[in-house]
Amino acid sequence: MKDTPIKKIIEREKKRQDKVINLIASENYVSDDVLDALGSEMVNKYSEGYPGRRYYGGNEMMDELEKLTQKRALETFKLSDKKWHVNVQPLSGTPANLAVYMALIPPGGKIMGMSLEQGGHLSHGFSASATGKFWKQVPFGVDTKTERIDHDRVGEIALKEKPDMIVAGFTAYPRKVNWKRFREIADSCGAYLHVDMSHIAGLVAAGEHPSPFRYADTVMTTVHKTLRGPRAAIIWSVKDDRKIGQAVDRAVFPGLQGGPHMNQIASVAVALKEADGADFKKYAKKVVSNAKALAGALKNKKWRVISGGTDTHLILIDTWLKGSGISGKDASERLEKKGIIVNKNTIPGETRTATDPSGIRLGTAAETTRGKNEKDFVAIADMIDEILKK
Ligand code: DSN
Repeated sequence: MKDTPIKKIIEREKKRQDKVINLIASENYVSDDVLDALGSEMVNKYSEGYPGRRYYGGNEMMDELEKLTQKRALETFKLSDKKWHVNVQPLSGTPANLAVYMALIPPGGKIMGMSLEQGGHLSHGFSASATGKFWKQVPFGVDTKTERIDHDRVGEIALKEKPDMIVAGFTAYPRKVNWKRFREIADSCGAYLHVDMSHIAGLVAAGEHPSPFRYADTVMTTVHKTLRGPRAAIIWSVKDDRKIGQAVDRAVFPGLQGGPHMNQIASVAVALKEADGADFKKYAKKVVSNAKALAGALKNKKWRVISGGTDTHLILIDTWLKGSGISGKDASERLEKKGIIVNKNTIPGETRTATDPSGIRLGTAAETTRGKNEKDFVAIADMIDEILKK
């Protein structure tokens, strides 16, 4: 690279990534092939439209690429093209969720999603997000004692509020999700069921988390978390008389986006193929057993693990402990000084603020990619305990 200032920043970032212990639950390290595709000549092409229906000439290879990526998005999740329509153009998770809402919910309609503070996402109808400005959020949370989803309570709220859509999706919920119950709740109030499986998509692909496809009307995932691909998103829509897939396609383009990023789509295709093999299955299994080892070791050190543990790649720790510990912000800053990267996070029943909350969120996907095992994560728990002890 001839641009020295940029080259230096990239080199410094590479060094940072090499030397830290990365416990950010939404990050991962992609393969050289995923990077090659992202940095390829595909970046040069405008491809507004969909395969066979483009607004620019010269799209022969782009059509082939997009169709192959769609095929892989079905194969990796064991889906039939008779049952599922797929769109691989969304730039990332928030625009993808926005596209689903635009396709299916009338302006001013209701989105029922987990509140941000309890483990939902901005794009599940939070007031500061466009999704909370154009639609009204009906929030749900977790049970205060078990810190797990209380489906009976979710069902009561749904019956009372009659949302247009239920969003089952989470950014800080460590437990397996019962998709069937969400389907029953959606049916009880005539709502669409949209699943945002961004965090757990790699686990779903590998069979380490139940698949939502049997129950959802639409499923969205980002590609860059446990799925270990580039920053991008995919939307699947069930094929039936409601023609959801066509509405989603129109919402993505021309509704919300112009030309798709074809280099990003090439890179998604590579990641999907990588996630469809025996090695990835082993990887995903290890991600979960490493998370269990980390959660168990932190519990042994008397840290309060939200919901008592994890079934996934993700762990939430209450560092504040009603004032007897330290805030999530202090905890993440102390850890970063010692080379352990986490994010501060609200916890269920949060009493502090989003910018200085009561906990931290940890994840094992990135360090498992770098070959760490359960013993390493027990050692990481020891380090965390040592650094955070008052
Ligand atoms: N910000 C992402 C996360 O860290 O979970 C979700 O978009």
